Amino acid sequence: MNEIKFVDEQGHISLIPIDKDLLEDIPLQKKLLAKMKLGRAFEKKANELFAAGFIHGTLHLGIGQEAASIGSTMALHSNDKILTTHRGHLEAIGKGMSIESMYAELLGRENGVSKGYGGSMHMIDPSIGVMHANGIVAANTPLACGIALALKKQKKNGIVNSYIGDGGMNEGSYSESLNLASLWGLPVVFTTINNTYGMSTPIEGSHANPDLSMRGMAFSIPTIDVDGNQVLAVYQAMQMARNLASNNKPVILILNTYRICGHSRSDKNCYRSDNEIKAWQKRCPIAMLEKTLLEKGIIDQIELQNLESDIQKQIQIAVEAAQISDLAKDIQ
Ligand SMILES: Cc1ncc(C[n+]2csc(CCOP(=O)(O)OP(=O)(O)O)c2C)c(N)n1
Ligand SMILES: [Mg+2]
Repeated sequence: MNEIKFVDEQGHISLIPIDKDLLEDIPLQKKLLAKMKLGRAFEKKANELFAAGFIHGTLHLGIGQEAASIGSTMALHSNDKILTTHRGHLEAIGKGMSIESMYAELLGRENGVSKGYGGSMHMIDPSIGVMHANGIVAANTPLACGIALALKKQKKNGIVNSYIGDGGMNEGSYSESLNLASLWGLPVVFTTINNTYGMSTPIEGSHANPDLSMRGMAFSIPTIDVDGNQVLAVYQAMQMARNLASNNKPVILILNTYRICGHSRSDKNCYRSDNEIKAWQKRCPIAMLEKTLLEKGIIDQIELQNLESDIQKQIQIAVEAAQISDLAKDIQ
């Protein structure tokens, strides 16, 4: 789907095309490509470190979801706030977190973003607006309302963007948060990264109505629904959502994508077929953007190779810096 679906509070649907200005914005598209590639490389290296036993706790990767996470965070303004989930590395990177301090966090180092005590699920840096990251599914949404209420009361600029997964939308606190946000007119975007599974449960097995774009109506909240593998569509969808939220109109943003990797460290993929995974691999958001840029002659293979080696260098420097940092005090 190359259009953005907008569902208003009464359920009226309109389809909005991607802006010509965005399609012609070459620097933006290159920036999005570079950030998505950085995110992919960050997570692949994290997975290697985890497999080699260097990372405590667990690790939830977003491989396949880069367009949703990076496109949505990069459309935000610097004074906007985000709250992420157990699968939050990519959003943190998109909002500008340093990968050095993220690796330090994964490796339990004193200079990690949560001083080495939080690990993968606690990539937090309020100085860049990453206010919170939470392993408790849906616990973000009431906190997002609290932060949004504070912004509104203090008449501060900026909005709050709260991430959740499709599975998390069925937690009671999500519905309670939608109700309060609508009632109080809070500057908040409720972004769902819909990867169609909550652990091994497909969306049809957990949602009475799997059309997630219909949920907001019950709370008089509009919904923007978009192909979460098309990074420009995601970017524009977040710009639209942000505009509404900054006028104190809460909004739901549904980014439809797929988790190509397993749920976390132990996932044998028994609940989905190889064909399903392969079909989504063909829709890899990074490969799709690369193909478009190559076809349009915006980039060439040499530029791509240079970008790749620059990213690998950044990863190597960041990991090495984290590895020689001091361990958090009582981690041995
Ligand atoms: C309140 C709560 N219930 C259950 C869990 C265990 N759990 C961790 S991730 C997860 C699935 C969440 O699915 P979704 O919201 O779709 O996010 P995704 O993992 O697909 O990114 C569950 C049930 C939890 N962490 N918190
Ligand atoms: Mg999910």
